[in-house]
Amino acid sequence: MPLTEIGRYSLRRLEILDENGEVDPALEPDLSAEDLVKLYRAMLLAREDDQRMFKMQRQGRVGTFGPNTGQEAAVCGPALALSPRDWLVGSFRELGARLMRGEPLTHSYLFHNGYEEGNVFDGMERTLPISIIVGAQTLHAVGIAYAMKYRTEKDAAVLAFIGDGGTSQGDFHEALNFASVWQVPVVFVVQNNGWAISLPRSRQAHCATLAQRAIAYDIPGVQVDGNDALATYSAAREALDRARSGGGPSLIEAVTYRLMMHTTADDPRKYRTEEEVEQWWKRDPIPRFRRYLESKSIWDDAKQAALEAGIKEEIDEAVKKFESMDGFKPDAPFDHVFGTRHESIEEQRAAFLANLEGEA
Ligand SMILES: Cc1ncc(C[n+]2csc(CCOP(=O)(O)OP(=O)(O)O)c2C)c(N)n1
Ligand SMILES: [Mg+2]
Repeated sequence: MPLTEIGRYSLRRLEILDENGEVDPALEPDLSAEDLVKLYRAMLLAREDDQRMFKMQRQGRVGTFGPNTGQEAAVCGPALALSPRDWLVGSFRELGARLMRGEPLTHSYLFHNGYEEGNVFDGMERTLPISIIVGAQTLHAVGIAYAMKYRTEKDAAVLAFIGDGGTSQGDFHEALNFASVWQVPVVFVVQNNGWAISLPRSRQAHCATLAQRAIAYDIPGVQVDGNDALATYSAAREALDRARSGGGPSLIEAVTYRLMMHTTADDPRKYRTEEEVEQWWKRDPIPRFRRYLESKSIWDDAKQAALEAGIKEEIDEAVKKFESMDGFKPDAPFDHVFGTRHESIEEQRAAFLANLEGEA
């Protein structure tokens, strides 16, 4: 029997804005000056908030958290492509996207101090809380997308984030498979930041790209320069438009880098070189985007100074507000395990409260 070719597959990588801020005019998205500034502001706010939280963590004013420094373009670009009716299903390194969805700055301080109240804000109906369980959120995303299809909800989609390490979890593969079989409106963005704590991407998966996982599940897949906010926006915009119009799921691999530690409890000098980190600082998504805005004459030093001052003031105020908050409900997490009260959860709540009483 002769061997016959039954398939041939290819994969593309998208880059629009290079490391020097030079844009490819053929691929440049048609974004208004207002949207471009919104995107830049969101990235800068996420960066500055990260830096403030880092200092607060070192001062004992915030608990452990995972910084998003370096990955702002990978999350803020796709978040700009969301409409209020879309869902955002994140992991734990998408601060910029959460802020773009209207989450107050105070909420990450609350969450990272262990207060459940940090998961709840007005207008969050379509934003899921942080998922610390690596990969689990991809199944939630498919479940939501399935419900949307089942209820014939039109013109909305789910945007789900996961890390490179998360793609080794069974959950991710089950999510891709169900999304593909059911053809539901979900877009997965893999933030490939090169590391899963101390495990390099090369030991995570043997395949050359993570985008090629899409081929096996027969869904559109693309790799993008994850430090290029125009590329991450464009790829997400295209995939979300497709999903909203009944075209099914997509996978985007955003190649980026975690410039700081995994969490504030980690010391990356133990497992990666200074040279590697330096190379990636040169690809920092924020100065690159600023150069682009300047080249379009919509940005200058005066605007930069005003923006930086405004962001500092916003963060100062949020920190002050957070540090004056009280009246938290320690058993609030038990309220949200199921939609209705459950006997076993109530038993656990009572034991938790009794334990707390004993400690007081
Ligand atoms: C199911 C599960 N296993 C292990 C952990 C511990 N853990 C937290 S983050 C992480 C690595 C995640 O790497 P990646 O998906 O690349 O995301 P990144 O931290 O780089 O953003 C691990 C193993 C966890 N939170 N959940
Ligand atoms: Mg990673």
